[in-house]
Amino acid sequence: MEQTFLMVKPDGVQRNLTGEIVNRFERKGFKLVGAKLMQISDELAKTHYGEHKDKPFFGELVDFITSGPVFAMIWEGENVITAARDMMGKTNPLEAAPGTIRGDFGMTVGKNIIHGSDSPESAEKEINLFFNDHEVFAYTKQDSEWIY
Ligand code: RTP
Ligand code: MG
Repeated sequence: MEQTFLMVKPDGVQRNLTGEIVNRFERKGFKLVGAKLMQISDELAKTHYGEHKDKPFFGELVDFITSGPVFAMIWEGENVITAARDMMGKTNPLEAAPGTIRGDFGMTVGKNIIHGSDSPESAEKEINLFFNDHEVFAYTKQDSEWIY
């Protein structure tokens, strides 16, 4: 089953949006298979955002993503990579549609609340970069009266 790497950025954690974000993906029907609050090191930030290293905003991006704890997650489900990007909305919150996470909660491109892998290749790379094997959980959802 497809997996993606999502991360509540430091602004999202500071603004108490972690629960709201987890809730949206749970309600959609995706399965949480890994999650942790963590501090990103300078080295990890530069590797994770390596594709942007020559952009004018790279320094600011690294400073911001390392400015406080982030909530890193792995979500699983059919077409979860594309679906999560749709649920996040466009990179610039001012262009993101209402109903999306960035559209509902964001205001500036530099502080846009959430990160999500943009392709299967990025998802695999980012999951391995942020999580060890023992932090990823394979389990079956019980959908019987056992829960209730
Ligand atoms: P992300 O990687 O964080 O999920 O965001 P994304 O795919 O939607 O956008 P991407 O092009 O990968 O850009 C990475 C992050 O860089 C910041 N950015 N700032 N000042 C600017 O013009 C600018 N453009 C991009 C954003 O915070 C974006 O999320
Ligand atoms: Mg990106």
